[in-house]
Amino acid sequence: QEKWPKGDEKSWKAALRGVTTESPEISKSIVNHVQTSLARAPYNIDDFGAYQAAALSVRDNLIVNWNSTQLEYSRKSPKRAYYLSLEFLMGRTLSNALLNLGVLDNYSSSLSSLGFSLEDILVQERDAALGNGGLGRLAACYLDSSATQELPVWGYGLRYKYGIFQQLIKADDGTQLEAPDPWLDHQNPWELPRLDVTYEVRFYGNAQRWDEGTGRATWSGGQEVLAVAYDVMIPGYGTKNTNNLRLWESKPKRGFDLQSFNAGNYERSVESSNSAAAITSVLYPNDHTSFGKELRLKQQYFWTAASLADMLRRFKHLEKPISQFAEYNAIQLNDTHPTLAIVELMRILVDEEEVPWDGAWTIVTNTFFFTNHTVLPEALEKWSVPLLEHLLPRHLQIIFDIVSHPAIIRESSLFLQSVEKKFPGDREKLSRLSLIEEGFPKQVRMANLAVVGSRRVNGVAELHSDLVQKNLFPDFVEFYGKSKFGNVTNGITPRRWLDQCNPSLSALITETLKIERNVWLKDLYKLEGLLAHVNDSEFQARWAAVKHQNKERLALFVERQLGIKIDASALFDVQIKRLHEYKRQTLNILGVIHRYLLIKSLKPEERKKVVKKVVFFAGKAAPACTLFKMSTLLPLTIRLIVNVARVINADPDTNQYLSLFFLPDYSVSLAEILIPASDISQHISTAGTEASGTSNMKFCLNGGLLVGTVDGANIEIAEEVGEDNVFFFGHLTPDVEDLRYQHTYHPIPVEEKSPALAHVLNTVSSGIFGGDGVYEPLLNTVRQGDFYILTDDFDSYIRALEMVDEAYSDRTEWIKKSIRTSAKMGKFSSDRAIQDYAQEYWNIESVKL
Ligand code: F58
Repeated sequence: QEKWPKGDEKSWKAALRGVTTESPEISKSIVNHVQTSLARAPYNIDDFGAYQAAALSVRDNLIVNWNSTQLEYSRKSPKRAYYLSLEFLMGRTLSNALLNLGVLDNYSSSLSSLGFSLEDILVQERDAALGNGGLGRLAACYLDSSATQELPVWGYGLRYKYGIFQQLIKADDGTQLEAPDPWLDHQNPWELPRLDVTYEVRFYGNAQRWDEGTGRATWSGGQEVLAVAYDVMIPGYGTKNTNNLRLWESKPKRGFDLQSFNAGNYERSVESSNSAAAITSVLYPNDHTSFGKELRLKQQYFWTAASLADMLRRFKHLEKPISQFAEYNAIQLNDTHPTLAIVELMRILVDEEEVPWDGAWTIVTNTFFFTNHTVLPEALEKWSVPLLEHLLPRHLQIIFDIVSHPAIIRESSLFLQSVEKKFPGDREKLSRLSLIEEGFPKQVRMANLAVVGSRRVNGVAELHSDLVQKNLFPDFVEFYGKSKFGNVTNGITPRRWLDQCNPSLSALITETLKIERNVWLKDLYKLEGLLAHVNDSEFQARWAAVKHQNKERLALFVERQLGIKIDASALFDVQIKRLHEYKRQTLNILGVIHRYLLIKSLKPEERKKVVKKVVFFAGKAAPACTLFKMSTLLPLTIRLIVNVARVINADPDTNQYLSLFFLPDYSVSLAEILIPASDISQHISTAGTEASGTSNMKFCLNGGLLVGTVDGANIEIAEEVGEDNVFFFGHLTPDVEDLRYQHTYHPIPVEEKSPALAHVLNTVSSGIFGGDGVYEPLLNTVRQGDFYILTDDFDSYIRALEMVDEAYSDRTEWIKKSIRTSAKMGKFSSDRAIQDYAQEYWNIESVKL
């Protein structure tokens, strides 16, 4: 229980008078905020109040920098880039802002003079969790890197009232429950409401063409919703440059619908205002599935329309001809979610700016860039034509015009006709290239639209970008040529994912490299300097001590959460990511059971030789009711993990050698504790399915080693750190299709393919982990069909884990591997990735203040 008030009255009074010895200005500003913004008496405040006051004080600094940055952008009018993302998974802000502003120590001492510890204050903040996983966290890392490199980049997203759901694990049976995440309930000091920056966004109504010749139309009627801007300040590291993330909130245009009200229908008059507010009420918790809900389409249009209107307004201040729009603006589409922006810009240019169709199309196709984040077919967005026609009638017309309107588009840019010209008679190719998929109903393929409407298209790791070209869009590659397609391997910000989450390692690196922290944190290739110290035994010992300290921090956290003690000298093995069939958490848990059965079968004397191991899982599963049938298996995987943990952790024969934890409610903040503490982490997707992965980079940066498949960015990590420092296993991408074919037409029983796996499956079926047969559907996906090839990879997976044990037994060699891995992570800084985008895609330059 927290005791408060903390500190003593004397020091608070001194702070108020500005006469404290350390950082008097900071102390004074904190105390001032307690008295004014929080309207509380000084010396009468708990940790949360102290967090609020400290945050408001930091915010004051950010606002000053934000203002100068935006002023400078307006003065210099550089080309800008806009990152359109439905998700920004920001996590906490206070510690990040303190580090980026370089005032962490000052705030720490100020707070301590007022009786508070910074550590206790930082954990008061709720995560801003406006994202599902990798795609949303990537957006957050890119904002950090853009600001750090002084690039004029803004993010645009939605201000969801509820972020990703809070995950609870039911105590009796281990099932996942979802609770809402009302993250704004305690106010958000990091945003600036811009109640004056608003746009009207239309839905439904009628689209009336003027005449067939111009392609212009008028769109009227329907529902109008107000978009209100909230600005989130994004400080760069070691620079005053502070960029902006603009999030839109939906609001009814009027408090209620006056017409219905006057007609005596009060209920209806409020209904329409509720439906307006609903647009930004909740983040869709679907991960890698697209399921065509009207509200999701509304979110997408609302956000792209408001963002484009805002960009256009800014562009108009430059007083340049509209034909130069693409010379001043680059727009990055984070997956297909913002693809309607392509259509919306066409609408604005053609209908409102009166630009002729061809000219408008030239502007559009020079403005947009499109990043694909997955090759899984179920994730490729499609919207039904009737739904689009109902919600966005004008946009559907434009989509059809882009496809084929002969009177409007001259032959040269007539998409389907030129396809016909290039590949005469190839009906199938034509239908694959088409933006419209035939069927009942017809569907618009958003990925095809994004490719057609963008200047360049990229994937997020070498292998993935290759698959994007070969499997996803081969006909487009043939049509446009290879140069339209590229690769930008993902990156992570070393500020949050090393300096902030692992301060001891950061300090050791700075001391060892003998260069300032702010130098290597901005040029991560400098980490290679650590290689010169690999054989220095004192350095090795300190490196190992840092890891151990982080493991103890995690152990303490788990003990507080779950009440179980953990041995920090054991090998910590971590898999944390969204639950998904393709990520194969099931393979991991089956592997854990295999290890358990093996240890159990040993004589007590032999057991002592086993490498002690603690396995951690964390991750949310998309709520079952919103998904296709198959995916109800994901909560079942969690259930299996939780119940296996229960048995294993309670088994006195084995629990000193193997224990297992499922940590509920995975979040950015939880990752910040787990990642620095891992010896091994698992990135074990079926080859060819994980576009990149980004947590793999975070683990390696913190000196953890990988067990992984030859997939996504694992491959490039191994290229950098050397294959002898990565534990690879499993079949390669080209094998996967053949194996699936085999599973369907020439299945081999599991007993034959992998007796070890068969034994594990039978043990689960036998009921020793309880469940009364509930796991059968999950086990059957492995026994039959086995789409994600667990049966083919199991033995090789187990061998890889044995190699880990062996390697871990030689602790000195292990530490060397850990150092070498960290040292070679330069490529995976998001600074490098953002430079790639800035130079090869957006063509923007940094702006010095
Ligand atoms: C992820 N995608 C990829 N999508 O799976 C991962 O390999 C990659 O590293 C990361 O993007 C960044 O490029 C991903 O997170 C989603 O969460 C979408 C949310 C909305 C629905 C569709 C999936």
